[in-house]
Amino acid sequence: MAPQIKYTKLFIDNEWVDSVSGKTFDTYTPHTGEVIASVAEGDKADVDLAVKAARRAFHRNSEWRLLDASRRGEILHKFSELVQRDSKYITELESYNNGMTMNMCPLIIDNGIKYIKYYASLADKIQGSTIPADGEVFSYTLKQPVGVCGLILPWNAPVLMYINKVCTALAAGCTMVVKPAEQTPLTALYLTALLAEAGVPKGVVNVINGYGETAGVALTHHPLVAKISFTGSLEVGKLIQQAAGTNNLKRVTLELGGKSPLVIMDDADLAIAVPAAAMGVFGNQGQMCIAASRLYVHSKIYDKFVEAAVQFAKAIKTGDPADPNTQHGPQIDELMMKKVLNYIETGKKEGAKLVTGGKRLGTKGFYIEPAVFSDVTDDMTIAKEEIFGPVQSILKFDTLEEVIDRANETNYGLASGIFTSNINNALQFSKHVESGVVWVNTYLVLGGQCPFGGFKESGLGRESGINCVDAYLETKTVTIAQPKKF
Ligand code: TXE
Repeated sequence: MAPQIKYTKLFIDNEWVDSVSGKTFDTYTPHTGEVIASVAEGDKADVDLAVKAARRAFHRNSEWRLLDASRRGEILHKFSELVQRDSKYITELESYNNGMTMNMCPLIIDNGIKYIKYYASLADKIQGSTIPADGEVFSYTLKQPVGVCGLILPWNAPVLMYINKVCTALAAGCTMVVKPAEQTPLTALYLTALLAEAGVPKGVVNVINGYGETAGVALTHHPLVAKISFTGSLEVGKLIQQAAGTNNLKRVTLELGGKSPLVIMDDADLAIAVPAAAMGVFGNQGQMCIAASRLYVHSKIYDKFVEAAVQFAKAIKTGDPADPNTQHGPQIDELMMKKVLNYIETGKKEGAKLVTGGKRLGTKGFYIEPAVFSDVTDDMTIAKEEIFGPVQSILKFDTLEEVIDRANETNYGLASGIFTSNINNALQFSKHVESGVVWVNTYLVLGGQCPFGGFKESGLGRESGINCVDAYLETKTVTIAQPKKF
């Protein structure tokens, strides 16, 4: 049974409100492509109201600014309990609006709860330092929240992205306006209701549903917004960085795309490597910035590996994401489905060999069979551009030296991996590959404790990890005359 949809409005000053224009937009389930709700559509005027509410909540005498840091942590801990309480519903809603399979979604939500607890525990560990400055002075630093943050979310993992940005900003003491992706507003709205229930004061977290070109642009240009944190495409990431310098100088964190190389050495344990490589690119229907979308396999084991990869892909159970046995669901929408199918056509035209899958399944919903391409070369479009779909491209290499150079021949640098039983290969690769995350003999393992972000055009800054709050803080140096220094 479809989950009941409880919240569809904008959230400003802890109130659910219609948009100023009264406009709404539809949100769909990718399983059938049918409308599941109409959601209030925010625009420039709504963003302005939300930013001003967040600004009031950031005033030095506001309830939020006067809270003890440990109390911020308690509110976040309470939030983690509420997400746990409602995890079944949140999981179903996420799957319904996003198409994530019920096979995978509960694991993601459970992991999300761990992230919240981790960020909660950081709230009262934000510390400055005392400094042995020269002269008859005493200097110390204060770490202070940067101000109103604009948090712009993607659609591929809506709950996890919301948690990552909102909870880090809350731990730091910021206030914020969240703009969920237009495809997936529903879980962001529900989580926001839980934050209010957990005790977040009014104006601290505001949510404006809407489109990138309207609500998103208004947020990134608003002079009262001090920081933008964005996850999405490289193209929009670049626009955001430009916008950040337009009306003021916003701090910016960007988590963008990837074209992540995964290397399989000839000494790898294939019983582990084949499934890990497959799930590394087919997981979440390939809609992952860390997807292992360039799979480099050693020439000595290439044919054997391709055969095993094909068997694995063929056995993946595709269908309704609500069925817990389904391993592979639909793409997010028709646009993305067509984009991925186009890449598959381009792969064939450019000479790669489609060894299995790659066709649209059915006529309802946005399903694509997991596709495996062999004989892929570095110059092909499918080896260069982020596809964001279930397409495994298998390339051949002969030496580690060669494959490190080829792995780094990209403007992206988010994730990478190597399967090998030789520690020197692992160390050599990990040191020289240009990516923010490297996995050895595993793939897709993420946790709140580990910094996450990209080299090169995959982004700016890091999320998660012990220093994640720094991205939401300013450092202030205070120097006091101390005539008789001791
Ligand atoms: O992303 P967009 P789209 C990649 C992936 C995918 C491609 C396009 O390759 O195929 O991006 O996806 C908001 N100012 N990733 O079109 O447009 C938008 O409303 C401010 C990688 O969905 O970048 C949404 O909330 N905001 C990825 C968010 O930006 C703007 C996750 C992302 O949308 C805006 C998703 C603007 N001018 C896609 N334009 C990852 N890194 O995980 C759009 N938005």
